[in-house]
Amino acid sequence: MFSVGHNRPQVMGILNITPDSFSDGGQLYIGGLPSLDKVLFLADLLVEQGADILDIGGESTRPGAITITESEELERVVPVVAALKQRFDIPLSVDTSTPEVMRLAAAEGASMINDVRALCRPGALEAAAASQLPVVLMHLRGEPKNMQDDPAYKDVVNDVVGFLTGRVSACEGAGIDRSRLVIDPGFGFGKTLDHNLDLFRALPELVALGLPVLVGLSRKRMIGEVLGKPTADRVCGSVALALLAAQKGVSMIRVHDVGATVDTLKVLAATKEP
Ligand code: 8Y7
Repeated sequence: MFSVGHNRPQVMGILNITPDSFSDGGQLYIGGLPSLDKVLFLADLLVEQGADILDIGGESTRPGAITITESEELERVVPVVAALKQRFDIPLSVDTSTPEVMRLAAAEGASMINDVRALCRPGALEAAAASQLPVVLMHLRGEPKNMQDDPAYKDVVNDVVGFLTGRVSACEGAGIDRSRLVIDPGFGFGKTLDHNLDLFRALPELVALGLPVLVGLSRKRMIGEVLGKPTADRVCGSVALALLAAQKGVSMIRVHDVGATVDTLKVLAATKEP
């Protein structure tokens, strides 16, 4: 696993191959298609800035995003994984819930599966098991298109912990060893600001489950709600949350602003006891 044995959390740089993503959608597109040149340019930037792993996603999961077909997702993601694998040494994570994408991305050399649906789609457990790759299991309430319709929990922390431990058991039942699993509370996925803040404060509880924890907070609406600022002006808020999450023991942080986050985590690491 990438996360264990380092003195700072690993930084996962976001590479969205989507025309409509939440904070950076469409930036890699020309005339409705992703431009490989632009993808490689951004990947190079993220690598230069110190990313430990890149997360490549072809499906936008923002609220209200249109669902895409398997073939559209394959077309977007697989050639990019292949091209990046050829040019860079950095591990590649594939952000997908689609079994066929998991299979083909693994065949192209992907190093991790990041599933916001925690392998709940039919065939996903089997595809992930067969890939032999580490898997991120994220909590999501409902489906992206309806997840922000009045989210309600009895106790958000208990519900998320219960869901994730259930998915860990499902993975173990499918032959995916615990040593391959990473858990993620899914900030912003079917959660109000209060739910997100409750989960953030409870990160040590998640860490105490004994599996590496990944968090994705970068430029999210919860920061916008606190600051009253649009996505482009949420970098400081994102970096602050990354720093706090690192202090709470998370192992990996998924971000757009790789350079700022890496610098922040490096100075945090420098302040630790030798
Ligand atoms: C997360 C994520 C997104 C997250 C994990 C965005 C794909 C929305 N967020 N994956 N993906 N955790 N594991 O704003 O929080 O980046 S997409």
